[in-house]
Amino acid sequence: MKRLLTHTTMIVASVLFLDCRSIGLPLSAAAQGSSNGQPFQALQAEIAQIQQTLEAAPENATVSFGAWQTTPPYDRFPPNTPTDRNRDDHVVVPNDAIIKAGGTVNFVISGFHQPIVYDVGTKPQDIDVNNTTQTTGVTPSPKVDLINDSTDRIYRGQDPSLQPLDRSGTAFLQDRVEVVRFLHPGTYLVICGVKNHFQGSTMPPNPQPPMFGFVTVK
Ligand SMILES: [Cu+2]
Repeated sequence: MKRLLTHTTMIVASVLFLDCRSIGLPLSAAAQGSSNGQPFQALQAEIAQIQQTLEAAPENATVSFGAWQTTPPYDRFPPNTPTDRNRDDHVVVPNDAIIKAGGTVNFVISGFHQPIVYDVGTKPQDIDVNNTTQTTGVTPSPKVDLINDSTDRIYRGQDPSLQPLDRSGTAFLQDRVEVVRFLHPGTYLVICGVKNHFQGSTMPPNPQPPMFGFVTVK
């Protein structure tokens, strides 16, 4: 019964806290304590606990790793090319994802990209862009340079050239998810392993900014 009353108090306190603009709590009533006899300080503590829970970092976050364009309209339906490299934005959204320690980030990958995560403290300028390897799939041809700097690297995503081919047997699929877990607090650097993407490009027809972001673990 006591537990039920406590829960009821918390629910009431939540309502008061969340809707304090419209309800308001008279000071005289507050000084007298809550309706079930709890001291007001205890009620305040419960409200603070609820506030802390509401403000806590989520257990996981979804990060868009590359995104298909919509301006001008892009129709991927056959017979159009479903993975036109010139119709993909090299974005990492949100650019700084926030999760709690032990949580995960769902990298939703759209386009020819490879998420690579570096340990806390690594900056974009620390990455050795001259240390590369090449894609291992039959396509693209010629092969593409992928960043191969293993210093402080804690996760390297799949070779994007090894994604399955579509039913035509020509275009390889570029939409996938990789879920990465973070156990320790700090801010982690996430880059695209495709060298040209990480460095960015001003070349038409699809100029793109350098492709990297961060994951902050609370
Ligand atoms: Cu990329």
